[in-house]
Amino acid sequence: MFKKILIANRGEIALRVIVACRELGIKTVAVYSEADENSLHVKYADEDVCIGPPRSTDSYLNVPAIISAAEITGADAIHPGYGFLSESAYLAEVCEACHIRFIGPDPNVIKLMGDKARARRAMKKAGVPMLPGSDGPVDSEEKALKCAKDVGYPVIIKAVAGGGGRGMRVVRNPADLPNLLRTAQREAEAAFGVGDVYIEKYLENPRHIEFQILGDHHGNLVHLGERECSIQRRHQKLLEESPASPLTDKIRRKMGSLVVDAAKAVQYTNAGTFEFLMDKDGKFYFMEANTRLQVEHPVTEMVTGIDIVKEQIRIAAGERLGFKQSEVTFTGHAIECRINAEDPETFAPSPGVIHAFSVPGGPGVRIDTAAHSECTISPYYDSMIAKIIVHGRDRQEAIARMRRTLEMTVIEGIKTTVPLQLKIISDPDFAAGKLSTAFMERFAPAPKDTRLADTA
Ligand code: MV4
Repeated sequence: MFKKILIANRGEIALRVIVACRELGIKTVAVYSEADENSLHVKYADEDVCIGPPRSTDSYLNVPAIISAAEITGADAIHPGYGFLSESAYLAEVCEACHIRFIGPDPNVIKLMGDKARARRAMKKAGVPMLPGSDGPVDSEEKALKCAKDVGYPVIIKAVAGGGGRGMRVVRNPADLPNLLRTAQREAEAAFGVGDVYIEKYLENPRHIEFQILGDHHGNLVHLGERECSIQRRHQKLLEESPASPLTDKIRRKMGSLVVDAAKAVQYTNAGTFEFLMDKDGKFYFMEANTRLQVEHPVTEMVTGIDIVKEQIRIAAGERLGFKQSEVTFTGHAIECRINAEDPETFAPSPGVIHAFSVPGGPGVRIDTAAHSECTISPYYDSMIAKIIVHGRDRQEAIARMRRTLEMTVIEGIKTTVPLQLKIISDPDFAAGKLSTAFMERFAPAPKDTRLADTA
């Protein structure tokens, strides 16, 4: 087992990894930017190294600085958390070259899944259901028009290097295609440095359902069920839950074993998420795979009792998964609300100093946060300041728990999304499980979504 792990991240997820390391008896190294000197992840780590100025590109994205910090402190592994370098095949390769273990999948698997057109091909070959679309990138107007005609309108143009909605365009008729193709390519080039795009049939108001997997280096691979993440705004998830209310045990087993087989086919190891769109008839279509620990992993931990971060560390150290698929059980219902330092109306960031911070616990409540009273929420990073996760015997109990927890939460000094989360959790359609990716349009009508607005 590792003796010392460096955590190449900040905030609540850095703390989450420290928690797992402590329980495993592993020493920790925090890295931090000049803006994070007084952060909790620095306080709770056994050692800490400043890796640069506040801007992410100068610190949390600075591979040489992070590798140097690992070498100076003698860390034998790096956990990248989520965001930042978590899906960087480059970091994974440099780690390998420096004999530092990267806690995540093999760089080749990161590269495969990072190229959405290649991932689509590989998953199709492995028998995963897929929306019709182009076989690989489309590099000309003629090919794009031909493909869209074959698939049938509406279609969606997506960046090969994409994810998160950037470089996406919905095309409803052929006359609009040439312009939208060019704008999508330009946007992809600007955002990712790769202008390649591919085409897929566009599904109206789908649900977003994703499967969590864990695979070791001995050929054992299991799924931990699904999460529903349909409550989003501008491709930012707001609330996630497990199980997804429309899924029966039978569908979970079928989709789960499909995902396990597909992941085995690409020799997937460590933790991963396979994202699907689900249509009104309950049909699933592969969207993309994420090769990192995800923000919403706690809802899966709550219903399975499996500590995903500890499993990631054990797997990276070469240990075998300690359980079989038949030993993975799903109990009750879990919901996560992301609390962001944002104006709940406009979603504009609201950095500043928190003057009161109190979130009640109680049965079935988990708070993952690095925030506290008198801490400063920096404008340099993501605005998520806490995750409230609840577990109940059923969805109804989980909703009641989340509602009372949100009602009793006190955060002063900055604006937060607590009032918005209260509206969602109190909504009759939410209670009835009537979810789709269009759910938030009723709450906070997005005046201008630069990625999808001109396509609506
Ligand atoms: C889609 C889609 C409909 N049809 N693909 C948005 C983020 C990116 N990862 C993929 N996205 C979508 N892809 C097809 N073929 C609708 C979306 C989408 C969406 C997906 C999940 C959650 C929220 C969303 C909001 C708008 C669009």
